[in-house]
Amino acid sequence: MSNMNSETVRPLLKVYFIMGSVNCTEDPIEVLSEAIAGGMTLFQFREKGAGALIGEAKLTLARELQQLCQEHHIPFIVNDDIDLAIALDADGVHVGQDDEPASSIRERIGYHKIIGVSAHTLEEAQQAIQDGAHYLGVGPIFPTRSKDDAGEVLGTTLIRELRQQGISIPLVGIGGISIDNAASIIAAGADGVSVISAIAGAKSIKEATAHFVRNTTQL
Ligand code: 3NM
Repeated sequence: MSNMNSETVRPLLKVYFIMGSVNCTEDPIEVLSEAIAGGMTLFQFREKGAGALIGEAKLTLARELQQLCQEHHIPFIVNDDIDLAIALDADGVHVGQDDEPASSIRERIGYHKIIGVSAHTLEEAQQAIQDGAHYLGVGPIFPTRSKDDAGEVLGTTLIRELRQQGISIPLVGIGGISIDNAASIIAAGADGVSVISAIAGAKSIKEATAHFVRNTTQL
């Protein structure tokens, strides 16, 4: 991936699959491969939570998942771990409010990489945009079991508010997003949905992903 900017990132957010080994009940490589077959548009490696891999094992899994993404031309984003993103020459990073600002991350990872920032309020969104984020993750939209320290459930209110305030940066909703509620996130003004459990935990990962693709396509 070369020279990312907000407009090249926007279509990639449509079905943004996030996962780490703790989210998978089968081999993570198989999980990702099925989601790719279903039409996912962007991947984030998020190796977090109880039982998460660390050190060499984390690096090895990241490399394997990155290779699979490269074979299918799916950009590979790393959650939080800037050093890992640099070591892998990943396509970008996604950070939260407790991490370094996007402006200093950009200096470290390079100007052509994707930077996504989580925002939970209008002020956080405005700050992240000022710091140079390419896109914002807004959540939790609905209750989630995949993040221990998730904030207060927002519904689609903040996405609507950001658009009403004239904020045009790419937005992706996150938290408790399912096949059934995905369309409401797009209707509120988001460019896509970020999903962990409704894809990683689906009976057919490929079919679930394909459903997300259909339900996030505005007719
Ligand atoms: N961030 P699921 S919610 C990683 O609100 C993450 O910023 C959130 O997982 C936020 O699709 C969340 O299983 C977990 O609900 C999303």
